[in-house]
Amino acid sequence: MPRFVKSDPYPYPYNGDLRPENTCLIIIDMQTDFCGEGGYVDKMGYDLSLTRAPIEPIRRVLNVCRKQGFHIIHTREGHRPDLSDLPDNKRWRSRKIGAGIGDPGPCGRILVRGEPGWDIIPELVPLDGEPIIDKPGKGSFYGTDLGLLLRKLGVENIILTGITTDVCVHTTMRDANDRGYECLLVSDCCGATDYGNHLAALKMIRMQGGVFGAVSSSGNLLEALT
Ligand code: C5J
Repeated sequence: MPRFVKSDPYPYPYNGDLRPENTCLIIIDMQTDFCGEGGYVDKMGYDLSLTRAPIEPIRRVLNVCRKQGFHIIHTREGHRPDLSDLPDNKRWRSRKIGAGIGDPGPCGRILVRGEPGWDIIPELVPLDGEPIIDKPGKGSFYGTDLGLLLRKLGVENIILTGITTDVCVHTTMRDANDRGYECLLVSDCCGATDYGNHLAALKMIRMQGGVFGAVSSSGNLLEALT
């Protein structure tokens, strides 16, 4: 029986083949550095309520996906403690805005692997067996084994959630789309440091018949799954 999620600009997935075996929920960068007090985004002075808004919707989707046996993968952005994988320009730009990557902050060294601020927030902590992808950049494929994992798992559909909509979620969606994955972004399960950018990121996906895939809400997704 085909199964579709009500979404824009077309019902997802295009072929109605939505099953736990061929579908992966990816939760991107729900780390203290991006949505917690004293983390990277907070230090840059952005409104944390925007990046915290998706926490509860993600929790609801995650619970159902776990119960139904969907593949689940978490990601974290961060750098090696010796900063050997941190491009000089990325560090320079972050320092310019007062949140130098690798510099000490209230949650430890900013965006450095192993530091308190870098870890996934307690509300969304991964279960044993759920892979965590540690990535040095915005996209989840670059410099990681995500592609290998997805291929071995037999994944065809990717459901994207996390932060930030316009940066790491979008980069991952674009890259996944180019690799042939059928992608759905769940709008209320994502957030950006600027609400206008969040909306613009959603709009970009819906262009050209769904240039990177489709956009839906957690309500529509859960309705289709349950
Ligand atoms: C950023 C991310 N915005 N997770 N990272 O630097 O979107």
